Amino acid sequence: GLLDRPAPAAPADLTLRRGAARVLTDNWTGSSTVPSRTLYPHQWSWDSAFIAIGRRHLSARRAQQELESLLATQWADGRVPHIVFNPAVAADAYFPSPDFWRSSEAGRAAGAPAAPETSGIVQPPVHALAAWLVHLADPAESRRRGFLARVHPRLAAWHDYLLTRRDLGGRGLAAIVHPWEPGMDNSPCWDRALARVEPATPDTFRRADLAHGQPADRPTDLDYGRYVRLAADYREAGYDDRAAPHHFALEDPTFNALLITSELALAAMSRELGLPHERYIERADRLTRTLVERLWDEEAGLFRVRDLHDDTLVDEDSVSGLIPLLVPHLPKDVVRRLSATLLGPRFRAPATELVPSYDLTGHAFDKHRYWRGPAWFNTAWLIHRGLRTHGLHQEAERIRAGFLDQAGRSGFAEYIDPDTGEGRGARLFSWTAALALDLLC
Ligand code: 9YW
Repeated sequence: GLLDRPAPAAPADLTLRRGAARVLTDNWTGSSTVPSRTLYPHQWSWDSAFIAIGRRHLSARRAQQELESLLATQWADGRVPHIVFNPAVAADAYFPSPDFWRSSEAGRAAGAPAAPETSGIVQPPVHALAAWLVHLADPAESRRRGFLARVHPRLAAWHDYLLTRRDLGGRGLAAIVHPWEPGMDNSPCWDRALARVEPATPDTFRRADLAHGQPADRPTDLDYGRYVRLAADYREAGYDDRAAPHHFALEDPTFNALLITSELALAAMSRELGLPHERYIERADRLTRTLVERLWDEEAGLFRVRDLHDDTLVDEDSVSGLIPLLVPHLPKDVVRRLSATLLGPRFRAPATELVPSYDLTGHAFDKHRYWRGPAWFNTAWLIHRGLRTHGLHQEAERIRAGFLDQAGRSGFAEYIDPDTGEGRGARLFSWTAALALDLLC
């Protein structure tokens, strides 16, 4: 009868859906999607993964292209660069530009492609998870195009790079070597390690982000000076992880949790392709145990970043320490503690129901400055998925409702003030729109 039919989408959902689809259409370049037309006019690695996850509901074909265009620029050593530069965009539209990274020349020994130009660092490995979800959205189209068969070897090489060259601590986790790598650039988690880095002087570089963003919402010049120094040092070493000084090397909970989730996705893809898959399951199990051993902080009630300089946990609480909820085989008491931390005063922002990027009560909390307090939509999506993974459906639903509400109100902002929902940074931001679509479907 009538009551058995699925409830029709509410008009507000339809408006949001149309708005989100419009953002993705407008930000599509022909083979990939820019995160923002104004602030980020190239292709970013983990943005593309989140974008593909949303875009699969509109066009499985374009979602596949999004990932394939990124993976096509993989270096011979397996790394997937964090930015792929669009040669048609003016060189001064974004800093650091291709003439800073000089990948095709400085990265030759590490196997950078001759073209296009890319950055030399990486971002969190969300790609295998994204590829598997894209496949599931339209398995027939995926098989017809041989999508999984084409991306699988590249994703496997990507993970191998992270688990070998980037195992800088020698304990099995992947390390990040630049604050841009975890995707949370100016998080207070990096402050202590960054303080050891001699900043490049401001006259040696020109920021492009301040032309489009409010200085109070963005990292400071001092931060930028240090980012520039670290990247230049890596470049001078030919982006070779064995030769590079790596003065900044840390194990990040979110980066490694995404690697585990993506290893499980690789296992699922392998099974679908009739390839051996046990290797990935075993690696994911081993990584899960190491993640807990190395990064879980029982007293703090969340995961923390480990600084390889002195092999200690960094005494800062950030959203990165909550995202490992994504990992399916966590010990039960770890899951319990994590969900209690999420509901407690440090991370619950009842006015928006999104998760702040940094402890609301922490000494460095700044509700407007980028990764030092504002709430981001990609991290909310990951935590939503983590809550569902552990059967915490009511809490997941609360975040989902907050996400959709805030995405709509803010015009698909890059990030919001967790207390008021006021949009900050760019608007019409691609991953906010893409992940809203995913939560609506
Ligand atoms: C920058 C593109 C990227 C994201 C990062 C975010 C920011 C680049 O923008 O970094 O210029 O600061 O921190 O997570 O991938 O959206």
